Amino acid sequence: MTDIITVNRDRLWRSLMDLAEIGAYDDERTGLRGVNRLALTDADAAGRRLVISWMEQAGLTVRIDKMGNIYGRRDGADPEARPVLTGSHIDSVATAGAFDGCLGVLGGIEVLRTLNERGITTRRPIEVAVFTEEEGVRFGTDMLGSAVAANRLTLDYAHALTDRDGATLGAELARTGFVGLAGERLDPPHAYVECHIEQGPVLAQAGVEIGVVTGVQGISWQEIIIHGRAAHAGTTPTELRADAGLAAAQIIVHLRAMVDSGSYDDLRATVGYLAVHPDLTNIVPARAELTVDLRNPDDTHMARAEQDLAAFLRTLEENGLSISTRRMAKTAYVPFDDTVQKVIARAADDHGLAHISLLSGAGHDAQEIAVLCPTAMIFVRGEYDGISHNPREYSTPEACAHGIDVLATTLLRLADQN
Ligand code: HGY
Ligand code: MN
Ligand code: MN
Repeated sequence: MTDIITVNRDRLWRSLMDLAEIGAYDDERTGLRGVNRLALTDADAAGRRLVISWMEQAGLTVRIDKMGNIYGRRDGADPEARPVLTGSHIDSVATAGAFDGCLGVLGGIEVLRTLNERGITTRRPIEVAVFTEEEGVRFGTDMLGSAVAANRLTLDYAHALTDRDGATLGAELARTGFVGLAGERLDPPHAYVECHIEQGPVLAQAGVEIGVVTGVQGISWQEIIIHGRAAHAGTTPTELRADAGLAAAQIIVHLRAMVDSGSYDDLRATVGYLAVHPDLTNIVPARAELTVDLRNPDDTHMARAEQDLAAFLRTLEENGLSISTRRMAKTAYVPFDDTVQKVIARAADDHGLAHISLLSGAGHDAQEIAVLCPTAMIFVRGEYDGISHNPREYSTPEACAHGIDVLATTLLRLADQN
């Protein structure tokens, strides 16, 4: 029996496009159909129900845990054997495309449909996971569902997280009907392989379709609140101001200076959220709220960058400003398993697909599951410089199918390991 199998490209593509219709919106900036399926919104719940129906149609046994993580299981010949796990997430950012996370979930289901059609029985069970709130953009901590599954974060911590309207994750799980009965701690699988779009330009620049992912860089998220003093924009002399808006701008400029200095290796810094209050033309901002997202492949450089920022905040706390910070998320650099990477690389070779190894710039559920079992990822090339978290996100039907072909062979080989 060959394990170099190819999946049904059109069925995979159709499932990606069908899921993308849930939470779809017309993005006036790009003129494209974007996807807005924030975790545990009605759109996410509808997407979850659709994916569960596809899992059930594929004959999978579906379970949901107390964190809302969904697992679809295809039994193997040895029911006692630890399963091979694949999957990703289907929650999205507010301006998403059709592929981020979804390719890994729908690709995993497509692999199992194909095994059914070929009458292939694996030694080990294979499971497809849908992890809750991977993006972290609604409740403020990323890779949340997989971090709870891997016991890095507690269920109570996760359930108590709130969105900007004060709704807790626990209440939203209950409201959408996704508080499952299964325990939230995942029993260690035999191995975990996640297929994901690259979300960057590296594969396209190398002229290859497949990436064998060596690990994930470190991530640091924090919220900064700057307290100044509201004052009349016309009558208040500059020297009497405690301008929270100015301080926010100084922080953004300082972060770029840190990056440009080259002192922190390959540091990336983003202020993605910024709000001033009372947010009116003729009032000096009394308060500014912003988030800082730092990424670095080196944990030592990351720690030094965080210290640099903290020191800069202290210098701003003169002339009447006060500044508070809150840690939102923090994950160290995570290396992936060499042997699983080799299985992926060989599968790509056997499918005649060129590949390169690369580090992931984005965070993924795989970095959490890596603490439980040998883990690695397959990247699929993106178009338009690999843009992502944007409706322009795009991978071709061929590239998606090739990535899932490599996933299929990789899963088959892992599922027949002793
Ligand atoms: O933020 C990230 O890197 C991922 O998209 N959650
Ligand atoms: Mn993702
Ligand atoms: Mn993402």
